[in-house]
Amino acid sequence: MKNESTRREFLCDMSMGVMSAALIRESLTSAQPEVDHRLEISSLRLEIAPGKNIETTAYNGTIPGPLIRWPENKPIRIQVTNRTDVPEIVHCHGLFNSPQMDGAMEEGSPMIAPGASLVYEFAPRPAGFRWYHTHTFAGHNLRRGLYSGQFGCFYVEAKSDPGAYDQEIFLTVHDWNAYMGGGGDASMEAVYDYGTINGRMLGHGDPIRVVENQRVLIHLLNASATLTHWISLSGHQMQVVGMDGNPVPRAANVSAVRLAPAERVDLVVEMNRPGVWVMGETRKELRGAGIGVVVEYANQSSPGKWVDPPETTWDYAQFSDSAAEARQPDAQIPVVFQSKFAGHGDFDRWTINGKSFPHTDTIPLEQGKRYRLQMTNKSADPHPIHLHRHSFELTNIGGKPVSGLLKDVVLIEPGVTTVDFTADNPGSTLFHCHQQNHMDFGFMMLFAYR
Ligand SMILES: [Cu+2]
Repeated sequence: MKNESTRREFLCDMSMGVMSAALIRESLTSAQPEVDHRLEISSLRLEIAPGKNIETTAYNGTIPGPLIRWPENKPIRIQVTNRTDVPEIVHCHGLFNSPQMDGAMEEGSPMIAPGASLVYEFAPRPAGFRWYHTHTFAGHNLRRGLYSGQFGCFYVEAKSDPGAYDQEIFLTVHDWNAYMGGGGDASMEAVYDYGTINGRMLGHGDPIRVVENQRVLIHLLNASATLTHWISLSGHQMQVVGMDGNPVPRAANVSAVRLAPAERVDLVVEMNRPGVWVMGETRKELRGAGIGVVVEYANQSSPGKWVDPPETTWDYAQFSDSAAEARQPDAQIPVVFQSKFAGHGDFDRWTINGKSFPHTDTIPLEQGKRYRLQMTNKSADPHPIHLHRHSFELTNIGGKPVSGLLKDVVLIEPGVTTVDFTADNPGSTLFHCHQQNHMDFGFMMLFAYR
């Protein structure tokens, strides 16, 4: 199966210091390095429903990739082998890693050449629900990057976990372009044929099996390349206890959650309505495309029932401290997001402060300072904005001051949103829209500090 004699080590630039040393040591001394996890990137024909197949790329042949569960601050070694014919890279989203280990080429992390292996080595922090995914350019290829099946959950365990639940479940939402009939080349926008939760269309995967009166903790990730999703569990309230892996200041009950690309929520659900229910997209056409999973109580058998949730609005402020005002920052960083029409039949170009990546200005930071990112969205669409290697605190949403909510992705509406972060993890730091078709077309920028 694995032919070690043909395995090539990918050696990165010597200037990368500690990590290079680790890689070189490994390449010299061991054919089969001591690692904690192995991820193999290879093509996969995924059967999302009987007879419905998606040609994609995945980790270890599964969608999502294997759950990585690891204690906070305990060193981990993850060996990634690229069995595809294009360079790849794995980003651990929401972790405070070094630029070399973060898995973003723009920050200086190495790409993994076809046929090569790379060991990612770091001590994961902070605790909570993180995830890993490819960070490649996809452009017009709707099989590459985040359009593919290259994503998985990464759960960093806190030293003490109150564990006030009976069952813990990880759910990943994804949209697929099936490349049917020779289509699939995205012209104006990314279009999808199917959606799945944990790689299966609604009704075609294993149900979530529960028992009456159980408290179930659901870790829900939107791993879509571009779409924001609304998810509801028929007949049940869901208590939002965490966002992007961090406990929220105010846990609140909702009938539906809104998740932008790359956002996560931790939900606690009291299973108090025996029956067989559908948890899925609130929009009928997206459930019809497959986004849903059946929740089945013990000793119940019937088709999963869908009940429309009451009209729900999503406001980050309902989970944050409304009373307290956030601490004042040391400096403000204004950033303006705008689109530029790129011509008929092509994706729009995106700009930050008038420039498209890689021509955007790199903004210097000073270590230890707290910055307020004042983001003005001059486009007509909301954008899921992501900061690498740091968390940020939401401080103002459309004129409303908030505090206490720590996230790593925020969906910003047209208008002004501010978030604060502390420059406490030196090095090159990528800041971008998480929509693959936006980041690929200019919507990225770097911060830099020592
Ligand atoms: Cu965007």
